[in-house]
Order: sequence, then C-alpha cells, then structure tokens
Amino acid sequence: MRLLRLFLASSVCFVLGAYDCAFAQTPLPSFPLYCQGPLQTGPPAQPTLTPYTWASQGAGAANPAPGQCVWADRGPRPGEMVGGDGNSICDWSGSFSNLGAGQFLEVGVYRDPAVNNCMHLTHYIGIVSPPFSAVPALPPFVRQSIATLSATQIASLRHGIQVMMSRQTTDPTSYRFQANIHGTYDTTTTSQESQAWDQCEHGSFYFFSWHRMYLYFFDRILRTASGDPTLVLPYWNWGDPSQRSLPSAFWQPSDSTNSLYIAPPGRPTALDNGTAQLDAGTVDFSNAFGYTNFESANGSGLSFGGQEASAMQFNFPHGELESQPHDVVHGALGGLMDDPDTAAQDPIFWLHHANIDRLWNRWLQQGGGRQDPLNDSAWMNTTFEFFDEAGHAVDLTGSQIIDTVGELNYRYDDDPTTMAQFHPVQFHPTPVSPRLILKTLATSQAGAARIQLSGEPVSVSVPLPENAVSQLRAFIEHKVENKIILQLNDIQYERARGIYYEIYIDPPKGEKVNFHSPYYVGSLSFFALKPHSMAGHPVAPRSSVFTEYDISKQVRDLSARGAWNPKEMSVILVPRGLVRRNGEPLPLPAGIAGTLGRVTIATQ
Ligand SMILES: [Cu+2]
Repeated sequence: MRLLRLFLASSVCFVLGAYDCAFAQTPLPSFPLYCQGPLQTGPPAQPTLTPYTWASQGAGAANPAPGQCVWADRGPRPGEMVGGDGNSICDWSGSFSNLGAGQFLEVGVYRDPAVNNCMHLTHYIGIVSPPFSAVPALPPFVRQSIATLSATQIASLRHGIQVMMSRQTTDPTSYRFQANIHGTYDTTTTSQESQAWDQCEHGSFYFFSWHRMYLYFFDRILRTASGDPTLVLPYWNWGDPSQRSLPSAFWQPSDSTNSLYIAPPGRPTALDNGTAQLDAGTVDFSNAFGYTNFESANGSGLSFGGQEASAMQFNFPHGELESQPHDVVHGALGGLMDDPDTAAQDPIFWLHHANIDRLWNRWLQQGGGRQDPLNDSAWMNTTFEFFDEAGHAVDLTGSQIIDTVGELNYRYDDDPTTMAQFHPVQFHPTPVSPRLILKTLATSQAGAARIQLSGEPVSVSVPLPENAVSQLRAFIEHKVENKIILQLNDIQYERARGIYYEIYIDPPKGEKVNFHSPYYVGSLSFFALKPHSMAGHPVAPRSSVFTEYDISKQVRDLSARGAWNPKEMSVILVPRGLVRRNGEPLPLPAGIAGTLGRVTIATQ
C-alpha cells in the first residue's frame, strides 16, 4: 500500500524530469490494530497466519467483537479488505493463540506486499482494555548503541541469538543459515541453501544496500526468536574512543552460557579477555566522509559507496567507506571476522554492520550534495532475496530501503528526528557510465619478485619515467587537475589473519608515521579481496584484484615540502593490528600475510 504510493510518487518525479522533487513526509508503516479473542491460527500448511474478520467501526468499548480486528480510529476502507492473506496477520502466531474471548490485544502491523499482502506484525504491544488509544501510527524501532543497553536488553539479545543458534541449519531462520547467506565454507544440503548462501555484496555500490536488507531481516528474525517484541539489534559504535574494545557482553562471561561469546581461535585471545582494542587509525572514516559522491564509475572505488558495477559477490576496487573502516575493522579483529565466508558466525558481525549502516545515515546528514544513487535504475531496481521471521523468501530492491523509518520501520538513536534529508530530492536519470580506463604513469619494477607483506614494514620503489615526471609536474603546478591515483595490483593471500597495512607516500626517513601524517593515503585490508562469484558469473582471475587510493593531495604536499623526488616514488606499507588499551601495538602474526604483484601510479 505504502510502497505503491512511494512508487507513484517517484514516477511523478521521473515524469517531471529535471525538476527537483521532494516527497512529503511519508507515514510510518506501522499502525495499531486491535483484536478480540479467540483468534485461530491458519491451517497446518500456514501455521504462521492468523486470519480475522474486520469490525465495521474503529476500536471502542464493545468493538471489535470476538474474532474481529480493527484500526484504532476507524473501520476498514474498502481496499483494505483484500484477497490473498489480506485479512490475516502473518508471523508470531503463538502470540494470538492464547487470547480468550473478552480479551483485547493491541499489535502494530503494516500490509506486507512481499508476503502475499498479509498484515505483517511489527510490534507486539500486548493485552489492553478499553478505552483504547487512538494513536494512528506507532513509533519505529530504535537501534541503540550497545553501550546503552540494560542488563535485561542484553539478556534478551543473548536469548534471541541462542534460540536462532539452536535451530537446524536447513531452517532459513537459524543462525547458521543466516550467517551463511553472507558467505560460507559449509557444503549445501538443500536447493534452498544453494540458492541463498554466498550472496554478500562487496566491491560495488550494492555494498551498503545489500547489507542494510540483510540486517533488516536478521533483526526481524532475532526479535521473533527472542520472544521479546521490544528487542532491536544494537550497534557497536567503535568510532567512540571509549568503545574500541569488544563490548563486554560479547566476552563476559567467556563460556558457552553466553551465546555472544566466541572462543579462540574464532577470536583473538586479547579481544576475548578485554586487553585489546581497535586502533584509532583502524576506525577512522574521515576520508570516506570527505567524498560527496555516493557512486563512482565502473572501475573506480573513489566514492563513498563504491563503483557502479554489476551485482556479484566480490568485486574490485572497494568503495571508500567499505575499504576504511569497514574492511580494516574486519581485518584488525581477525578470527572469524576476518573472512567473509565466516564473518557472520561471530555475533559481533551484526553490530559492526549496524554501525556501518548508521554511518551511511551520518554521511547523508553531512549534506553538501551527498545523496543516494536514486538516478541509477540498476541500484534502485535490482532485486535481492532474503528470508523473514516465518522463513518466507522475500525480495527487496534499493528503492525500498532508502528511508529506514518510512520503509523499514527502524531508526538509529542518533538519527535526526526529521528524516526529510533521507528522502529523494532530485531525479536526473543518467545513463550508466562506461568502465573507467586509467592512464598508467609508472609502475614498480616489472619482472621483479612479488612484493611480500609480513609483520614488518615494506618499502616499494616506483621509478618515474620521463613522461610520468612531466605529467606529475603539470599536476603539481595546477596545469592539469586530473586525479593522481595509487593502485596496489594483483593482491594475493590465502587466509586473512588479523593484520592490515597503512600506506604512506615518501615519508621522511626515520619519522614515526601514523594515520594523521600528511603522507598517509589509506589502508589495505585483505577482507573480501578474493575473486569469488555467484552462480552464472565467471570467476575473475586472481591477478585482477586491486585496491586504489586518491593520492592527489599527497603528491602536491610532497612538492610543497620540497620532498618531491623526480626519480622515484616510495610507497611504504606499515603493518597494523589490534592495540593494547594504552595504544601500544600487540604482536602481529608472523610470516607472510599476502603478496602484491605490483604498485602503479596512474591518472584519470
Ligand atoms: Cu562486513
């Protein structure tokens, strides 16, 4: 009903073409429905449905009658009594089965076009008695920082995860099935598993939208599993310096009674005993927030949200926020979290991604032209499949997840109360850009051995041929304004293991560098940097894996400092990982973590 309205509104905007087009504030999707017992759940084939009859007028002292339901403030409109499961409440049937005659139940619902138009239960409010409140809409769920959760809320979160973990893997609402949707080494045993697993989107502008959908359904399944209608998935705000260690609920107690606990080697011991935390540089997102464009051309990761590329599980290069802090936090945490095929097995995964999802809202809030790729019909209309709390397959598209309050019924505790800025304001349909081809200026020694990345810093020399020097000079002197780009090419590794690399250009010899240094350009994490594809797409060669960094500013700074060396550029990779609470680095894993085929300096 509401989605249709949104669609109509956007069609009108498309017709208006280049005119700016703002939506009126859309109503919240959840409305209070009052029912009187007894209500009976559907036949054995549909045990998750609760059919009912509409009362003719709004809830009052003697209304609805036994077996009936109705809105708070009015009777049903003709269009509301629809076919399919239109007069059925879907999911959570157990809540209704014990309701006796003379008892009234208040719930929050919205009509769910994804599940045969049933009245989808969003809020369970409980037994009420007249007079009923006539509030026409219910507030959305609020995702809170884990640091603000009460002991009761933590207990509820643990219980929900534990119930999901106790379900059979073949059940789409089980914890393992849900984790495997992201990625897995498990062998599939059903066709549903083959179709649903290994679907995560990395390295394209679907990264944000796919993970928002994934968390949305996980949150619904978790709430139902917990039996607590007020439970909402929290987020881990590692951006706050006081919250950089693993939230204590995840490691205290450190035994099997705590469903949030993962024993080593699933997590590094230092995380699980509270001695380690994420470094300030690991969680820094200032670079990504500086970008005002959500998407970049196919082949370029220089945008907040990633390249316009086809939906496939792992693509390259990654967008800016995906790369840092998303990938880098995965990389620093190590253990299960450092591999897309195991990451979601650690319950901290969901809180890490809720924070990434929250940062998407914080980025939009910066304004300055930042907006979602509403003009891109592929981003708006590509369908992804998930499962709801009843185990039904459900589809979502980008256009259905832009406004978390109006479309998905949740908000973050620090979202502004008015969500107007999250609504589309402009429609300028644009054709998909062709794949961006960069001009290579210089590359590290051809034919040399692969560059080995270990627990020690590595310096890679990139000799500058004459042509590169003249082009870089023209750039330094502002005669041309093309971006200068650093690429790390042909990245190979076997299994990631809790290490990532900060990258610096020509730092002064002997100077102790960190991510605040002017020579810092970004970081390399191995997370999701492996060719891997969904059924029907060919697997890309490993040599095609690369990351890229805009080094325009660093190149001009070099010259301004008088440190510009026209013979070569030195690219330094400094290994990083978890740190102690006092900021001292913890020992890094020994041996070779991965290798690079070459380092390239290029221009657009
Ligand atoms: Cu992730």
